[in-house]
Amino acid sequence: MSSKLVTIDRHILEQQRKFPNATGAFSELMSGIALAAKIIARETTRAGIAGILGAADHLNIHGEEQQKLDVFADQTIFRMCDHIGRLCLMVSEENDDVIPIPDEFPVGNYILVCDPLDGSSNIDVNGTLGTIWGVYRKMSHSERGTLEDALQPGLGLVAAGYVIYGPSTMFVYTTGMGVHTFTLDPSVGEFLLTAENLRTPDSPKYYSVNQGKEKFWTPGVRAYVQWLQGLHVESQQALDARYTGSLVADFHRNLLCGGVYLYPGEMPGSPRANGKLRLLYEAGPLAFIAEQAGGYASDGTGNVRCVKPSQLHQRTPLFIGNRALVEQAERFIRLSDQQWLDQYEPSRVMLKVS
Ligand code: AFP
Repeated sequence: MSSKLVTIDRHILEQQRKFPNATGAFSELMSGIALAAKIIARETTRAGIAGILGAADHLNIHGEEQQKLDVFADQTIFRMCDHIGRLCLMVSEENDDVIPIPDEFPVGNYILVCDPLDGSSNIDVNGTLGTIWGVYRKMSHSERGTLEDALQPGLGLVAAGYVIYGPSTMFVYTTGMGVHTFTLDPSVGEFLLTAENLRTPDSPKYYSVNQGKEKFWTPGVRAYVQWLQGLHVESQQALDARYTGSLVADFHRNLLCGGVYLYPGEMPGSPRANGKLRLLYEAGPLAFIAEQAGGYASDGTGNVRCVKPSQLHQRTPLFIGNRALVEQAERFIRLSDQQWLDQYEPSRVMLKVS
């Protein structure tokens, strides 16, 4: 716990002072995201009484029923970040294409990618929700950015974070200099620093997976989960299971307590043979945070931050958490899942990093 009261703005400013060439871009961007998070938190706590629980009238681009809070969160993030002059493009789970900055506002050199409301199946049951975001630097010379600028591998992230709307609202971020967590004090309306340079514990406690999907798992994933449960001949430990249906909630718990979250690629021919989660705005940002906290994230074959998206809404298998646990998943898959690897590997572009 920090003994002084440190807001997100102050924390970023103090970090930027260590770099004389820092432009201040992140403080403005993060202020925009933090303000959006406060507004979304307010709406999630009064959603039942405000009448915005439940489904909006239309499906989102993935054919899923779009919840009213999803729409609200999407629009709030856009409105809080469109005018600050630091972004040239945004990408959101809720929008088919890249979202341009309106002509009336100045543009900058960054691209914001986000899942505005992760875990939306939890809305109707008052369960934990989250927002995941990441920031890339524009690579092209186009003033307003291009689709290619958005299609960057997670290695290109310059900042990433998430907000968790639970019993309290927390804001977690990294700019590549450690992972820092803030908790919203509703009495003053500010996120205050609660942990600096967070490290995930070396000895893990939990694994998180949708066990109901076991019939679709590959032999390697099945053996791996048995290993996590202490049932495999080579198991040295048995972890407890925790799964909420909200990636942010499960990732956050495992980050604090040690553990692994997985949403694997399922058997070839299954609709989720390449996993369920989105590479650009779910897996990439959380992978950056996991690494900064001493962990690791993989698509089952290698570092998920090396996978270059060829589409905005591309899905990926994901294994994320303690490094030793994630590397063990890669071993099981390499050993037992040749059939799955034969169909998966040619379908994605993996950068080679020396
Ligand atoms: P929704 O936001 O559509 O509810 O999806 C949530 C999510 O992307 C991730 O947050 C969960 O961990 C995962 O999907 C849950 O998927 P299953 O319901 O298939 O377990």
